[in-house]
Formats: sequence, C-alpha cells, structure tokens
Amino acid sequence: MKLHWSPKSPFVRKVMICAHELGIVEQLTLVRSVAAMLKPNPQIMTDNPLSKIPTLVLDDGRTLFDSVVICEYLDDLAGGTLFPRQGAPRWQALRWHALGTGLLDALILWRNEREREAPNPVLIDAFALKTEACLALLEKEVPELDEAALSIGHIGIACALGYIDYRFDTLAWRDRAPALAGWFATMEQRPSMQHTGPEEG
Ligand SMILES: N[C@@H](CCC(=O)N[C@@H](CS)C(=O)NCC(=O)O)C(=O)O
Repeated sequence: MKLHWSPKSPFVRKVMICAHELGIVEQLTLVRSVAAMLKPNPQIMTDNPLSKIPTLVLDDGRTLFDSVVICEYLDDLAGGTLFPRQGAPRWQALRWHALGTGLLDALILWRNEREREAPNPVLIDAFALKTEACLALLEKEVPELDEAALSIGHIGIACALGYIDYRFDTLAWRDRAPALAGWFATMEQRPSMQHTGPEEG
C-alpha cells in the first residue's frame, strides 16, 4: 500500500501511529508528498482530488482518504480494536477523535491566520478560545481517558497535543491542564508516538 506522507502532518501522524500500534507499518510504502492549501499537488490529486495528505493507495489501485477512514481501514485489516465495534466505548472513542481532530483543524487555521500579513484578531481570539475550551474539557476527562482501552480517540487527542507542542510551544498549556499533561507524557512513551514525531522525517 502506498501512503502519501509527510513527517510534519499531524493527520499523517495519526495514520502512522495506528499502523505502528497495529504492527503493520511495514506494509506501507511512504511517498513523500507536499500538500499545501495554496498549491494543489498534481501527484496527490491523481489519487485524491482534494490534494490532501494522508491519502492511501491500495495495491489494487483503490484509494482511501481522509485520515480517519484510513485508520479504520488499517484497524479492520489488522483485526485491531482501535475502533470499538459498538456501544458506549465506540461513541466515546469517536467523540474523543472528533474533539482531537476538530482541535487540529482549529490549530491549523490559527497557524494560517497568524502567518498572514495582517492577521484578523477576531479569528485569532476565536481559535485561542476554542483551544482553551478543548484543553479544559480534556483536563476533566483524563480519568475516563486513563480507564478506556487505547482507541482512535486517544490517538486523535495525542496528535493534537503533539501539534500544539510543535507549532504553538508558547501556549504553555501544561500549566493549565496538569492532569492532561501527565496523560500525554504517558502516551508519548509509546513506541508508536516516538517513531512518528515531526522530527522523525
Ligand atoms: N480531514 C483531513 C485533513 C487532512 C489535511 O488537511 N492535511 C493537510 C496536511 S496536515 C493537507 O493536506 N493540506 C493541504 C490542503 O489543505 O490543501 C484528514 O483528516 O485527513
């Protein structure tokens, strides 16, 4: 399977963490692909008209996107349990994943905005407010995160926190979310996290 990949993309990282956790990383052939919102990449567009990474190309030529679809495909392929099949554990995992991915979406828009010549302060304030609210909610849910088996929810949240450390290190979020910081420190010990940081390219 071919994966359009970049070491710096937090969405690609989510897929790579899943592949490591599932023990199937060697089944992926990584193709370094540059995806930039303002410069659609024809090589990626051959496989995904949205020109986004991650994009997975199966051995029979079928393509899969976006990241959560690829993650669920890999989980299914490997017979994993990263996507609980039913009941409360499933909805909690998908909810946590939505929170992590939604936070990532806001952070990426925030980064795009702050790099403009004249960033819109209203937008910047809104992204900062949403980020703090996500961190506050997650801080309260650490006991449940600790108790639940590792899922796509944990992985989505870890990717968002890793992206904050990578692109927003001045946020100093650990001061305001000490329990979440402890949870993330444990997550970061996992080989799947250690092999997939933005510096691992
Ligand atoms: N919802 C998508 C988001 C993927 C995404 O936005 N990836 C970024 C790289 S981190 C990208 O490809 N950006 C290029 C673009 O927006 O055109 C997913 O989960 O896969």
